[in-house]
Amino acid sequence: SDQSAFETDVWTLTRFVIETGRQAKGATGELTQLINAMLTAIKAISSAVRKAGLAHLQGLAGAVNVTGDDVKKLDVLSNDLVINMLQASYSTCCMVSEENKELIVTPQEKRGKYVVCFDPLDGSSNIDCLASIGTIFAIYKRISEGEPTEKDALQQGNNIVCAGYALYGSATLVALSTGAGVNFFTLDPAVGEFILTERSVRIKPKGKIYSLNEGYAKYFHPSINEYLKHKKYPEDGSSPYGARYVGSMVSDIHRTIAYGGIFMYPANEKSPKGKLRLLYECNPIAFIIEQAGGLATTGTQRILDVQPESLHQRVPFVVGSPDDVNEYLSFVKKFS
Ligand code: AMP
Ligand code: P6P
Repeated sequence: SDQSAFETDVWTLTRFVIETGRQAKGATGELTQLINAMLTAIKAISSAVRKAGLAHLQGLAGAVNVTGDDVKKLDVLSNDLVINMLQASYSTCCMVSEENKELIVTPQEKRGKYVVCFDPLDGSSNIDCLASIGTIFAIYKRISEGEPTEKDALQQGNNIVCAGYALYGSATLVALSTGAGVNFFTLDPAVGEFILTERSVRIKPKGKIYSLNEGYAKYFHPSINEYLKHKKYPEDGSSPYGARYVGSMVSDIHRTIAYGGIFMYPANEKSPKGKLRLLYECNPIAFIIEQAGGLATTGTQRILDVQPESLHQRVPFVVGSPDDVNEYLSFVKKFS
């Protein structure tokens, strides 16, 4: 049997969130309930993602499993898990999901004061090749009275109360912030709990990696290609940057926070607003990146300052180490 020392006073994410909740003046516990409900959904998604290959969860929806039940596609299953766990926490009034065109209004008898914008399984186009995928979420307080409306979800990222992501990679990790820095928690599958593995995470002021899909170079604004040229052929004799691109945002973002550098999904002629969605990809990640000491911009505006106009709107997205993002912005100025 495994005789390694067994921690008896470990900091689990559940315990950490209860602790920070206790320190919040006048808190009723509703946000703590909501965060822990999201964590339950993430643990279930992690289990499903790890079994996907065996349980035929990949591929098209509509497949049938051994007991004849309709097998749900992983992203449909993940979406259902998040919606059901959050509504059952009596802390949400409405939600926005990448998988649902319309606002998801919580049944009256289960309503609470929070709004959650989430992407249940980001990067799901990478499932069949087993590349890492993730879950992204941002939590706001509602601003309307009575029946929840889209206005509750169309808030600036500045109003985020809590945001996080889960990365289903070689380990399952959660990055979480409630506005007092970023902490990393790693899932211990033997216990089924997330354990605090890195406290008060800080991104490097400058990295050595750039990350974007250069397949669109033909369609980029000149400022992008001029910036990339500077990274590849530095005029000051410094070493060129390395290139890394998984094509699964949570993977690329987590590496950028862990190693430093810049991640870009800029606008291009074919997608004039870029591809990534403001409410449940860009805002939560921008919040986390800023909490870790990084910058997050559209190229002309801080991401968290953007006033959303529609639930699934896209924005150009450039984030990472502050010196790298500022250097990119100097090229935007020079070539605009
Ligand atoms: P609540 O009454 O639980 O909805 O909390 C009210 C406010 O207190 C929240 O909107 C947060 O700003 C803060 N708060 C409550 N719980 C936590 C927590 N677990 N971690 C950090 N801040 C919290
Ligand atoms: P492209 C995955 O489909 C996703 O939404 C993000 O996770 C990822 O960063 C981006 O799209 C990749 O897009 O155009 O480079 O394939």
